Amino acid sequence: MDVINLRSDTQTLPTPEMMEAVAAAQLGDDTYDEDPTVRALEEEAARLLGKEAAVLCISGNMANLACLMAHAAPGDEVFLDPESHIYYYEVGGLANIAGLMPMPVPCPSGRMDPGDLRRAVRRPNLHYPVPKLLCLENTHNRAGGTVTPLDLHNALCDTAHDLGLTVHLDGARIFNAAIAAGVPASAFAEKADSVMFCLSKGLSCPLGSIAVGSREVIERVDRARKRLGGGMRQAGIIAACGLVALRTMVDRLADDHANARLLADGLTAVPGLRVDLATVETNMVYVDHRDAYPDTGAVLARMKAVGVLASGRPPHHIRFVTHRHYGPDDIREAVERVRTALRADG
Ligand code: TLP
Repeated sequence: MDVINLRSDTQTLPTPEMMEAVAAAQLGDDTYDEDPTVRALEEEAARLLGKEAAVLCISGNMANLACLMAHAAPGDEVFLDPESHIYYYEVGGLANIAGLMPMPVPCPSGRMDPGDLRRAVRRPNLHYPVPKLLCLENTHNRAGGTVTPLDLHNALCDTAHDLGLTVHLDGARIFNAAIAAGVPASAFAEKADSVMFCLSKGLSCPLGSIAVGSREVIERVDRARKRLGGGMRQAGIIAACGLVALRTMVDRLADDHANARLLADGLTAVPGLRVDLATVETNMVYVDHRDAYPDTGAVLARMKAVGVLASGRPPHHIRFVTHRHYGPDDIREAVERVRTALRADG
């Protein structure tokens, strides 16, 4: 039985074209700014996002952290959703490495309210840290891959700037957001001071994430990356995959979105499972199992036994992420397997 692995779009493997590009890549020492493939990728990424400059990082986590360090100094205050990846999943790096003071601003459905942001930013006072930075996330992972629409995104950036904050966008899946919103990714980047996006998710690269911004911001990100130990040498082997990804893998993300819809429709019809279909906007499906199955781990184990892998979001949810390795037939098969796995008692 072939396993259907929907734990994350990070599970995607590089395409044959990427592997050929790696073999053919011209390489140099990137710390000397002498890797032509890295330079080509950074230039192409900056152009695509409508920014002056870009820097390639090992991971999304590192790129986010380097951006935070570029924008804010230890002790400064950063406004962000407590469900955001930067707050929830990045090992507290914003506090224990960047030294920043997080001010959580809850975001229903992953979308911040500009009024809530305005209320969260306090007037200057001796007692308070200096408010410096707003972090946004689009698509929003823990909200279910939801998209913050462009007009709301722009309103948030305008509000932040009006309040004297800079804006960092965790756009790990910015191209998913752009496709779902029907706008170019550069539209989301325009008002943000820095944007991070991942090559290693639906775009199928084995690793790599990119930070874009003005030349001045990216110089600071570059220095922070180096401080974090993220300076690289012949990183063209990563960049070669990234160039293929940007040229060939972006438009097909729409297929992943269609497959997520198919999966959501199928799973919500399985007795005991519920999907809030309104949240299925891109390539993620969050399934609520609490009606019939109290324990997330037990549901995952039953699914694993029939060859379907997903991620637990305890106490009540399981996350599925669609990606390039599975088409509509696999998705239908996954739904049938889940139905079988959960058919026995709850
Ligand atoms: N997300 C991973 C896990 O860490 C949860 C996943 O499987 O979705 N920002 C966002 C919004 C992300 O979803 C991720 C990865 C990152 C940043 C970090 O990227 P990497 O894994 O490259 O450090």
